[in-house]
Amino acid sequence: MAKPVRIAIIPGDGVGGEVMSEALPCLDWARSRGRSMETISLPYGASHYLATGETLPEAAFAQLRDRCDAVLFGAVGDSRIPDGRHAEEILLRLRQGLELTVNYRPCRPLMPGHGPDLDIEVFRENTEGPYCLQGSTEPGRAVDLAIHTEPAIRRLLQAAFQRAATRSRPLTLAHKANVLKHGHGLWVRVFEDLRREHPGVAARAMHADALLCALVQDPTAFGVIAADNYLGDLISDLCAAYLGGMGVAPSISWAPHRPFRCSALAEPVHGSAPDIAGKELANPVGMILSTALLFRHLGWKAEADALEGAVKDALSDGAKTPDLGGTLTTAAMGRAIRDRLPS
Ligand code: GGG
Repeated sequence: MAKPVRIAIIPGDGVGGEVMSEALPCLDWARSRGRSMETISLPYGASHYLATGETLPEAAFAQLRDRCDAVLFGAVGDSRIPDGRHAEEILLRLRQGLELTVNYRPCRPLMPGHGPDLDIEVFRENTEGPYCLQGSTEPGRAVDLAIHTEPAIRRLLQAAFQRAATRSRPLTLAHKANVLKHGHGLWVRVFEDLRREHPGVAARAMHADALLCALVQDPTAFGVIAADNYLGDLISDLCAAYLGGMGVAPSISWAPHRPFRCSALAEPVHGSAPDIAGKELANPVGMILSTALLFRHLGWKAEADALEGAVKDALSDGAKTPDLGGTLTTAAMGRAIRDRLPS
């Protein structure tokens, strides 16, 4: 019998727990169809940090890295910890410590007639750039360092080129090498290298400001977009706005070079949304679609297709949370989706 896939579950803060509660029954449903899986629930987040002083302890991280195959993550961020220390030490630690270079954020309409007919896949580098948390603050002067390394850039761009080639989609690199001459200069050089190796891909590098302008004017002109950590974060949030906002946007990150057993982390694009936390107002679609991305990553294609289909069917039938103009609670939306899953 195949070894069960082991998935670490970290709901995190704010709406993270509420949307995770709607994803967990989707794991049970995959199990009921014969998918062999173990889950391990981990308590890390703001409340655990305030109660114990622990963010993500080294031993727990090492266990997760070496004994789990993937992480299903909710969201982090809590106003009781204004410097966001726990969020950095949990989420950025997972992304960087597991070397999850590729963050994949697909943006496609979830129901007919819902926004422009776009088909964009953002490949965001997930471990470097200005999100390396190095810098300094003195009176009247602050420095944020941005680190870009060729191995990470190459891994991210290789994944983007492969995807563009497989789907015959155009590929655009977003950069600002005209001002960020060192870091983004390296991005453009690696991109040009890979462009020569992939003559069949319609690939171009664009200044990010011009790209954003073109993306607003005609999002259907884009296919795969590759970017560093910072630009990828901004561009994918703009794309999410075309589909109904952050509540419906999924993501998965992976380590193409598989340095550890745990090589993927699926999480909604949204954060902990403290303004609506505890009110059952959060949209679980981003979380559930991230679960579908995890199924696809594990090779469970039938389950991934069925879960994505159930989300589309529920939305097309009018099941919506308040962010999309509906009245359903988080739990009712989760149920509406699960009711449309095949047995
Ligand atoms: N699932 C993505 C996530 O949790 N991001 C962290 C974040 O943006 N935190 C800030 C916040 O939620 O306000």
